[in-house]
Amino acid sequence: MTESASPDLTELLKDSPSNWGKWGDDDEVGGLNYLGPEQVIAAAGLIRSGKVFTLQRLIGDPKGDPVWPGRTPAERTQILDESSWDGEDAPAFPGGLHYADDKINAFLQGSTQYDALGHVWYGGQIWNGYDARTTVGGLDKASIEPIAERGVVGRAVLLDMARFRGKPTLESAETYTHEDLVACAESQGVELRKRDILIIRTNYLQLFFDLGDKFYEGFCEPGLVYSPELVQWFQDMEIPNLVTDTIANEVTFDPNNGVALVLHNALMRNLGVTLTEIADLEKLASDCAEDGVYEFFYAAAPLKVALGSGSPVNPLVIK
Ligand code: UVW
Repeated sequence: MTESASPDLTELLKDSPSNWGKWGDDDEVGGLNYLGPEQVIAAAGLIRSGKVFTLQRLIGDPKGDPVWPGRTPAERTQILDESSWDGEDAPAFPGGLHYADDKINAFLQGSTQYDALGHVWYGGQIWNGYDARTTVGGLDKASIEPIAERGVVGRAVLLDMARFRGKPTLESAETYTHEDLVACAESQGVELRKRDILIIRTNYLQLFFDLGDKFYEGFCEPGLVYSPELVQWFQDMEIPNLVTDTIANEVTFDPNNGVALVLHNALMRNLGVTLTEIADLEKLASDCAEDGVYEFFYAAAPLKVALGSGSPVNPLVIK
């Protein structure tokens, strides 16, 4: 569908719920306000076996880094190594110190990441009603910095949509709804509670490694699909954070109207739901399938990047 044939987000979401002002006119972390000491202490009570899982994908994977079309994978450059001391103008330190240094040139959304609430918008306003001009040259409002300052800790539930649908991976453009999430939780024997961090597995990015360049042909990721009922469900459930293993957490183009990333706007811009993308859920999902435990302690601390619209992160799950 062409851009002009699709409804404008302002029209599509005109009656959609909003949490602007709910946590004050100066709020920059939205739904993360749902995660207070009570939620942290309750989540800590879920640590039983001591198993630890890290959810970040490797940055600089020799097999490639899956990124949103138009972004490029991180480039790591070696600045110093043992060969730096081969020449005569090598750095000299008392005592004969040698060391390795390197740097990366990376999109802040180019690997497992937290999106800042001001990362996407429509109609000239970002989260909490801040003027979209506050994004010019860097996010003055709703950047990743306040999220990183706060940290994210709570009870998380894995919803393994790929296993639930009996597939190794969900397919391109395949959708699921909040009702599917509830059915998936039921089939896994786990209760979905208010203020849960939702972690959804599709294993779709396996196709990036299986298909090579063909992965980007007709790019349309699988994921949640917009409906007013779905947005209301997120609002009623007070979901603070949605984590998935796809590049953008939702079906890329809504099959009902062709609009791109509707839920980034309905959930993140309007409700303040924080989005976490490109998580690696494979080891965690195998373990959950084995021990039948789909609820656990979750903690994540994105990097404190001034004015940043996102940040790489290595979330931790402890069972
Ligand atoms: C876009 O917003 C375009 O992508 P993402 O949320 O994956 O960073």
